[in-house]
Amino acid sequence: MRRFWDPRQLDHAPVQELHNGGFIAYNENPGRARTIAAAIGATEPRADHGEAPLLRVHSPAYIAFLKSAYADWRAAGRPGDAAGYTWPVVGRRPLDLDRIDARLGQYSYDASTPIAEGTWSAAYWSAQTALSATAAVLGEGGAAFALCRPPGHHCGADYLGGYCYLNNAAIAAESAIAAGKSRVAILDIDYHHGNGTQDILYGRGDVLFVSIHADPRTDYPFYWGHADETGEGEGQGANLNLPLPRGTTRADYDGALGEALDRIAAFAPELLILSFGADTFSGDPISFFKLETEDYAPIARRIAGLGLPTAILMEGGYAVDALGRNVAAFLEGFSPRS
Ligand code: OKP
Ligand code: ZN
Repeated sequence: MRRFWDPRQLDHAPVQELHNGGFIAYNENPGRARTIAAAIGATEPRADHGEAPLLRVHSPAYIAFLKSAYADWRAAGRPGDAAGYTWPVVGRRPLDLDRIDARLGQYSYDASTPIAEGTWSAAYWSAQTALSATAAVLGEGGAAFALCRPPGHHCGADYLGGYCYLNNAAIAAESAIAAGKSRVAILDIDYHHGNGTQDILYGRGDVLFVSIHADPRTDYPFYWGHADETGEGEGQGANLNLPLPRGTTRADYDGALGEALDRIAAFAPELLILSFGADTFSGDPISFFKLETEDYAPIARRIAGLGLPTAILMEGGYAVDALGRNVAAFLEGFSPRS
């Protein structure tokens, strides 16, 4: 299996995040990518597909904001990383305000996703890594792994959140559609619902979004990921959420996975994009499923059994000590000895 990665993805290193009312060390840290890179063996550099594929998903104003936010924050005399504190929810109007704090609120939905000095560069190369894996499987079939970091599945067309800045899965899906594919499926098996991916593709019938995740009644991101969200317009029926309770073990997980795979098979996509989070692991510090290291290979084998060209994109996973072996186990299960 080809594996893509760019060391500039390490340059994104926010210091802290707001968590349950206090500040803690940032969970989505560079050590995550280092341990995965060390565990999966040789990687190859990504190609640079430029900004056009990003702009198929994200608004030009949002991209401009991401590029300049950290510099604007410093220019405003602020220390540390840029983070918003006011959101235009009530009485939201499309105002075009200059103040950095106003723009941080406008282009985000949570307070735990700061913009640090290397954020734009890391997010850009993370997306290029996803595009490279997608191009590889479109060209050659089989599976490829993109060591995306920062992750992508929580951010929308014009908002960041949940440690995510560019939606790698949606960018990959749109690149496949632009390359002439007529049906693409995204399977999201991160612990958290992929609200940004869902939001971006909600009205689309040519991209199926299926997600298995912690019930949003108990877990982030709360306001998306419920079972009654099934798509709208042409996308009606092309969104399947399979929320599971905290404490879910492999035995409980398997039923939902079967349902997800049946739906994907019925859709008959030409490409599968897998948003893979290893935060379903029992030892994850911010998540509450009970999957074990030895569960990842059989889960991967079942997904590989679809027989689809598959781009595997890294999303979450915060038990850094176990993360490398969990990801390696998954990839080995998906594509043995390659
Ligand atoms: C990103 B991915 C909890 C703060 C929640 C956001 C979690 C984002 C997870 N108090 N922070 O899906 O792994
Ligand atoms: Zn997650």
